[in-house]
Amino acid sequence: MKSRHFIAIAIFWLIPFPLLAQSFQIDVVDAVTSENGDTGLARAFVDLPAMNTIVWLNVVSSDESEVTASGILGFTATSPTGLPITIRGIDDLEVDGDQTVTITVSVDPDRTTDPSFLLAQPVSFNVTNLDNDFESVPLSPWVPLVLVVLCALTAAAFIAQR
Ligand SMILES: [Ca+2]
Ligand SMILES: [Ca+2]
Ligand SMILES: [Ca+2]
Repeated sequence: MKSRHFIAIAIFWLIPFPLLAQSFQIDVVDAVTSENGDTGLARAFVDLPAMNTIVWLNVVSSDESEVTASGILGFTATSPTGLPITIRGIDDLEVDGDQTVTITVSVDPDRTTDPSFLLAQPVSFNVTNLDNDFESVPLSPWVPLVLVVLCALTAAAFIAQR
């Protein structure tokens, strides 16, 4: 065997598997939601899966009482790229301020049928859910008294005019 052929075969077998690994990217379009119903948006771009396989991405929120995200996305070789991940802010009754939640997207290893995606690293990003609850300001005890005095003065002025 010529040494050139031997080197070519050796390089072929020495290519580490991670170099062959497929992965995905997340493009965060809108990372702000609100308790008033304003939604956020991210898009998932997946490398081309092998024919007749499906790559499943799980989308998980670190706090579903604040923010939820569309749970699972499936990609085939013919899927459009940039599938949307819809992110929703949850309305609560607490004066809890704006809350930041982490959304994590990862390959579902149990359902994905293209093994070249199994080493893809999870991607996380933060979403802020704007609060819409406010502390009620307690009325000063003087306000009713001032109103009574004003009413009395108005009545006295009205009577004096007649
Ligand atoms: Ca609320
Ligand atoms: Ca909240
Ligand atoms: Ca709130």
